[in-house]
Amino acid sequence: MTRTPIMAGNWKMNIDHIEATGLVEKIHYTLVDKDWDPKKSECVLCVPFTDIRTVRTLIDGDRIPFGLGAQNVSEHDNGAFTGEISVTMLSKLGVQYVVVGHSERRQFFGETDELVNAKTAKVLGAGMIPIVCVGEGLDIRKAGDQVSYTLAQVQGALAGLTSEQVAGLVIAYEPVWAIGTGEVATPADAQEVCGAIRREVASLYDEATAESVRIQYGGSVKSGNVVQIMDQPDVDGCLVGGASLQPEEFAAIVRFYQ
Ligand code: G2H
Repeated sequence: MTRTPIMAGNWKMNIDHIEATGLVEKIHYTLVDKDWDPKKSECVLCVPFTDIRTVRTLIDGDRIPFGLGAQNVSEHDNGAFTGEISVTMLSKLGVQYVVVGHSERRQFFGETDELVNAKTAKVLGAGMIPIVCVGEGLDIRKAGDQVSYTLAQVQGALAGLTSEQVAGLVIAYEPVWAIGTGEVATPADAQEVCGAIRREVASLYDEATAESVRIQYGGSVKSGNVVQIMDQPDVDGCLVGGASLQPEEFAAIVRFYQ
């Protein structure tokens, strides 16, 4: 089974809808310059809610073949949830991917494994693809418990999902201590946990599901380390924060293959 690499930019709370046009165009021009083949690596932009319409308009049609993602969604369908955005609102805007359970949401907004599970199920139910984020903090890594901790998050996030649903989703392993810090897990660190995630999916479901699910690494990914990270057998892509705001850097990450 060949899994198409998926390189996703997570703009976080950066780039307003006016700035978005310039950034998308610059990433695209640079990729065209580098002879990028979208069949060899998918490029997805996970943008703030307020940028979705603008980016959708830019990438409609064949000229800019990027995927479009949101960074969060409500677990509720609709109703009195002031400030929230539903899966229907996103899917009607042509959103294809939704980041769920990013460590910043877990850390600053109290998102639990149960909530991440509810959001994941909602996203799938609306026909979109969740990018489910998991990963350990520094204290857990220092204690050597990164695998068991991360697998517990995976079990929590996937609870109640079918093998067909899991086969189509993306899991992003992001060690929290490597996010936005310049600290990068070594390729071996990334492989250790990404490989354990795939084996866990095989044991929860079956080999075919495990072979199909795409697993990303995230945490201070740059053009200088992407090749070694992508060389790992169980790493199928990257979730990129800071570097996704720099068009040349992000384009080099997307066009990582030799
Ligand atoms: C992790 C990552 C993107 P950065 O959050 O999701 O951010 O690449 O800045 O470490």
